[in-house]
Amino acid sequence: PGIEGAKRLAAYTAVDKHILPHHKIIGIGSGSTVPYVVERITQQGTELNKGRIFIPTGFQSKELIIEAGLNLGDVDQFLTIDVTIDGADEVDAQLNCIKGGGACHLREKVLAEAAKTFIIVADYRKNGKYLGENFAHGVPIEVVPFAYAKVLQNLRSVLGSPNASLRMAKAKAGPVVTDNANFVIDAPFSRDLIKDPSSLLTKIKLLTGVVEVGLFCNIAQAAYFGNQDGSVTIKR
Ligand code: DER
Repeated sequence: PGIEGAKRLAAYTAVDKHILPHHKIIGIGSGSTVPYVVERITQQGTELNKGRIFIPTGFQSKELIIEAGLNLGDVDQFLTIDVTIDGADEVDAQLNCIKGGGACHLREKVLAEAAKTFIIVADYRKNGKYLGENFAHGVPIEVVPFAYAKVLQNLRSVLGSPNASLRMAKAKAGPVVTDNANFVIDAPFSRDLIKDPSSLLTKIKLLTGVVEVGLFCNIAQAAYFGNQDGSVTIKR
Protein backbone atom coordinates (compact mmCIF):
# COMPACT_ATOMS: atom_id res chain seq x y z
CA PRO A 1 0.00 0.00 0.00
CA GLY A 2 1.17 3.59 -0.52
CA ILE A 3 1.48 6.16 2.22
CA GLU A 4 -2.30 6.48 2.68
CA GLY A 5 -2.63 2.71 2.91
CA ALA A 6 0.18 2.65 5.45
CA LYS A 7 -1.60 5.29 7.54
CA ARG A 8 -4.84 3.31 7.40
CA LEU A 9 -3.04 0.10 8.37
CA ALA A 10 -1.45 1.75 11.43
CA ALA A 11 -4.74 3.38 12.46
CA TYR A 12 -6.87 0.26 12.07
CA THR A 13 -4.39 -1.94 13.93
CA ALA A 14 -4.10 0.53 16.81
CA VAL A 15 -7.88 1.03 17.12
CA ASP A 16 -8.53 -2.73 17.06
CA LYS A 17 -5.96 -3.19 19.82
CA HIS A 18 -6.58 -0.16 22.04
CA ILE A 19 -10.16 1.12 21.60
CA LEU A 20 -12.12 -1.53 23.47
CA PRO A 21 -15.82 -1.68 24.42
CA HIS A 22 -15.20 -0.46 27.97
CA HIS A 23 -13.32 2.64 26.73
CA LYS A 24 -15.78 5.54 26.94
CA ILE A 25 -13.77 8.78 26.85
CA ILE A 26 -11.50 8.95 23.79
CA GLY A 27 -9.09 11.69 22.69
CA ILE A 28 -8.76 12.22 18.95
CA GLY A 29 -5.55 13.78 17.63
CA SER A 30 -4.93 15.92 14.55
CA GLY A 31 -3.37 15.43 11.14
CA SER A 32 -3.87 13.19 8.12
CA THR A 33 -3.62 9.82 9.86
CA VAL A 34 -6.31 10.27 12.50
CA PRO A 35 -9.18 10.29 9.96
CA TYR A 36 -8.47 6.56 9.57
CA VAL A 37 -8.66 6.21 13.37
CA VAL A 38 -12.15 7.79 13.36
CA GLU A 39 -13.12 5.66 10.33
CA ARG A 40 -12.19 2.45 12.19
CA ILE A 41 -13.94 3.57 15.40
CA THR A 42 -17.20 4.22 13.49
CA GLN A 43 -16.93 0.66 12.14
CA GLN A 44 -17.27 -0.56 15.74
CA GLY A 45 -20.94 0.39 15.41
CA THR A 46 -23.32 3.16 16.45
CA GLU A 47 -24.60 1.14 19.45
CA LEU A 48 -21.19 1.03 21.08
CA ASN A 49 -20.24 4.59 20.08
CA LYS A 50 -23.51 6.00 21.44
CA GLY A 51 -22.10 5.45 24.92
CA ARG A 52 -18.81 7.17 24.17
CA ILE A 53 -17.53 10.77 24.24
CA PHE A 54 -14.82 11.95 21.84
CA ILE A 55 -12.57 14.85 22.75
CA PRO A 56 -10.88 16.83 19.92
CA THR A 57 -7.38 18.33 19.79
CA GLY A 58 -8.35 21.29 17.60
CA PHE A 59 -10.65 22.51 14.84
CA GLN A 60 -9.80 19.77 12.33
CA SER A 61 -10.17 17.07 14.98
CA LYS A 62 -13.53 18.51 16.11
CA GLU A 63 -14.85 18.52 12.53
CA LEU A 64 -13.76 14.90 12.13
CA ILE A 65 -15.78 13.88 15.21
CA ILE A 66 -18.85 15.87 14.15
CA GLU A 67 -18.76 14.58 10.56
CA ALA A 68 -18.52 11.00 11.81
CA GLY A 69 -21.66 11.57 13.94
CA LEU A 70 -19.78 10.81 17.15
CA ASN A 71 -20.50 12.48 20.50
CA LEU A 72 -18.32 15.54 21.09
CA GLY A 73 -16.93 16.36 24.54
CA ASP A 74 -14.56 18.77 26.24
CA VAL A 75 -11.47 17.99 28.25
CA ASP A 76 -12.78 20.16 31.12
CA GLN A 77 -15.75 17.75 31.45
CA PHE A 78 -13.50 14.67 31.62
CA LEU A 79 -10.19 15.29 33.34
CA THR A 80 -9.14 11.70 32.72
CA ILE A 81 -9.36 10.20 29.27
CA ASP A 82 -9.29 6.44 28.66
CA VAL A 83 -7.28 6.50 25.43
CA THR A 84 -5.89 9.21 23.16
CA ILE A 85 -4.73 8.30 19.66
CA ASP A 86 -2.71 10.79 17.60
CA GLY A 87 -0.26 11.06 14.75
CA ALA A 88 3.34 12.23 14.91
CA ASP A 89 5.98 13.74 12.67
CA GLU A 90 8.77 11.51 13.94
CA VAL A 91 9.19 8.85 16.66
CA ASP A 92 12.53 7.69 18.06
CA ALA A 93 13.48 4.35 19.56
CA GLN A 94 12.35 5.44 23.04
CA LEU A 95 8.91 6.62 21.75
CA ASN A 96 9.86 10.29 22.07
CA CYS A 97 8.05 12.23 19.33
CA ILE A 98 8.36 15.39 17.34
CA LYS A 99 4.80 16.65 16.91
CA GLY A 100 3.30 19.88 15.68
CA GLY A 101 3.59 19.49 11.92
CA GLY A 102 -0.08 20.41 11.93
CA ALA A 103 0.41 23.20 14.50
CA CYS A 104 -1.93 21.44 16.93
CA HIS A 105 0.56 20.22 19.50
CA LEU A 106 -0.65 22.30 22.47
CA ARG A 107 -4.08 20.68 22.73
CA GLU A 108 -2.59 17.37 21.58
CA LYS A 109 -0.19 17.36 24.53
CA VAL A 110 -2.99 18.22 26.99
CA LEU A 111 -5.01 15.21 25.79
CA ALA A 112 -1.97 12.97 25.51
CA GLU A 113 -1.03 13.63 29.13
CA ALA A 114 -4.65 13.37 30.33
CA ALA A 115 -5.00 9.89 28.84
CA LYS A 116 -4.37 6.64 30.72
CA THR A 117 -3.04 5.33 27.41
CA PHE A 118 -1.53 7.46 24.62
CA ILE A 119 -1.02 5.74 21.27
CA ILE A 120 0.77 7.04 18.18
CA VAL A 121 -0.25 6.03 14.66
CA ALA A 122 1.85 6.86 11.60
CA ASP A 123 3.17 5.66 8.28
CA TYR A 124 6.67 4.24 7.92
CA ARG A 125 8.22 7.66 7.18
CA LYS A 126 7.82 8.63 10.83
CA ASN A 127 9.55 5.57 12.26
CA GLY A 128 13.05 6.75 13.23
CA LYS A 129 15.95 5.82 15.48
CA TYR A 130 16.59 9.34 16.74
CA LEU A 131 14.70 12.64 16.44
CA GLY A 132 15.73 14.96 13.62
CA GLU A 133 16.70 12.03 11.40
CA ASN A 134 13.86 12.52 8.90
CA PHE A 135 11.75 15.45 10.06
CA ALA A 136 13.95 18.27 8.77
CA HIS A 137 11.58 21.12 9.64
CA GLY A 138 12.77 21.10 13.23
CA VAL A 139 10.89 21.29 16.50
CA PRO A 140 7.52 23.09 16.27
CA ILE A 141 7.10 25.64 19.07
CA GLU A 142 3.84 27.46 19.79
CA VAL A 143 4.53 31.03 20.94
CA VAL A 144 2.44 34.06 21.85
CA PRO A 145 2.59 36.57 18.97
CA PHE A 146 3.80 39.35 21.26
CA ALA A 147 6.98 37.41 22.09
CA TYR A 148 7.73 35.60 18.83
CA ALA A 149 10.68 37.81 17.79
CA LYS A 150 12.36 37.47 21.17
CA VAL A 151 11.85 33.70 21.20
CA LEU A 152 13.29 33.51 17.67
CA GLN A 153 16.33 35.50 18.77
CA ASN A 154 16.89 33.27 21.82
CA LEU A 155 16.53 30.08 19.78
CA ARG A 156 18.95 31.36 17.14
CA SER A 157 21.61 32.88 19.38
CA VAL A 158 21.31 31.01 22.70
CA LEU A 159 19.78 27.56 22.16
CA GLY A 160 21.70 26.65 19.02
CA SER A 161 19.05 26.81 16.30
CA PRO A 162 20.36 29.47 13.90
CA ASN A 163 17.80 28.50 11.25
CA ALA A 164 14.75 28.79 13.51
CA SER A 165 11.95 30.50 11.62
CA LEU A 166 8.37 31.72 11.99
CA ARG A 167 6.00 29.30 10.20
CA MET A 168 4.34 31.23 7.39
CA ALA A 169 0.89 30.29 6.09
CA LYS A 170 0.40 28.95 2.56
CA ALA A 171 -3.22 29.97 1.91
CA LYS A 172 -3.08 33.20 3.88
CA ALA A 173 -0.73 36.17 3.88
CA GLY A 174 1.38 36.18 7.02
CA PRO A 175 2.15 33.50 9.65
CA VAL A 176 0.22 30.35 10.54
CA VAL A 177 -2.16 31.12 13.43
CA THR A 178 -3.01 28.19 15.73
CA ASP A 179 -6.44 27.22 17.16
CA ASN A 180 -5.27 29.12 20.26
CA ALA A 181 -4.52 32.31 18.27
CA ASN A 182 -0.76 31.88 18.62
CA PHE A 183 2.17 31.61 16.19
CA VAL A 184 4.46 28.64 15.49
CA ILE A 185 8.23 28.70 15.21
CA ASP A 186 10.06 25.74 13.63
CA ALA A 187 13.50 25.25 15.18
CA PRO A 188 15.90 22.71 13.64
CA PHE A 189 18.52 21.32 16.05
CA SER A 190 21.64 19.29 15.31
CA ARG A 191 21.66 15.67 16.46
CA ASP A 192 23.90 16.35 19.44
CA LEU A 193 21.44 18.95 20.73
CA ILE A 194 18.32 16.83 20.22
CA LYS A 195 19.77 13.49 21.30
CA ASP A 196 18.45 14.27 24.79
CA PRO A 197 14.98 15.50 23.79
CA SER A 198 13.64 15.97 27.31
CA SER A 199 16.41 18.35 28.36
CA LEU A 200 16.02 20.26 25.08
CA LEU A 201 12.27 20.39 25.77
CA THR A 202 12.89 21.96 29.18
CA LYS A 203 15.30 24.58 27.81
CA ILE A 204 12.84 25.64 25.09
CA LYS A 205 9.83 25.57 27.42
CA LEU A 206 11.55 27.99 29.81
CA LEU A 207 11.89 30.70 27.15
CA THR A 208 9.44 33.49 28.03
CA GLY A 209 6.61 33.53 25.51
CA VAL A 210 6.76 29.84 24.65
CA VAL A 211 3.34 28.20 25.07
CA GLU A 212 4.17 24.58 24.16
CA VAL A 213 6.90 22.57 22.48
CA GLY A 214 6.39 19.80 19.90
CA LEU A 215 8.58 17.34 21.80
CA PHE A 216 6.53 14.58 23.48
CA CYS A 217 8.86 12.75 25.87
CA ASN A 218 7.86 9.76 28.03
CA ILE A 219 4.17 10.09 27.16
CA ALA A 220 3.37 7.47 24.53
CA GLN A 221 2.88 3.83 25.52
CA ALA A 222 3.05 2.47 21.97
CA ALA A 223 3.47 3.52 18.36
CA TYR A 224 2.05 1.75 15.29
CA PHE A 225 3.70 2.25 11.88
CA GLY A 226 2.15 1.01 8.64
CA ASN A 227 4.82 -0.28 6.25
CA GLN A 228 4.97 -0.36 2.44
CA ASP A 229 4.83 -4.17 2.41
CA GLY A 230 1.52 -4.23 4.27
CA SER A 231 3.07 -5.14 7.62
CA VAL A 232 2.80 -3.08 10.81
CA THR A 233 5.74 -2.23 13.07
CA ILE A 234 4.84 -1.80 16.73
CA LYS A 235 7.16 0.09 19.10
CA ARG A 236 6.41 0.03 22.81
O1 DER B 1 0.77 18.07 14.30
C1 DER B 1 0.80 16.90 14.71
O2 DER B 1 1.52 16.50 15.63
C2 DER B 1 -0.06 15.93 13.97
O3 DER B 1 -0.27 14.82 14.77
C3 DER B 1 0.58 15.62 12.62
O4 DER B 1 1.90 16.09 12.57
C4 DER B 1 0.60 14.15 12.31
O5 DER B 1 1.06 14.03 11.00
P1 DER B 1 0.25 13.19 9.91
O6 DER B 1 -0.54 14.17 9.13
O7 DER B 1 1.33 12.50 9.13
O8 DER B 1 -0.65 12.22 10.64
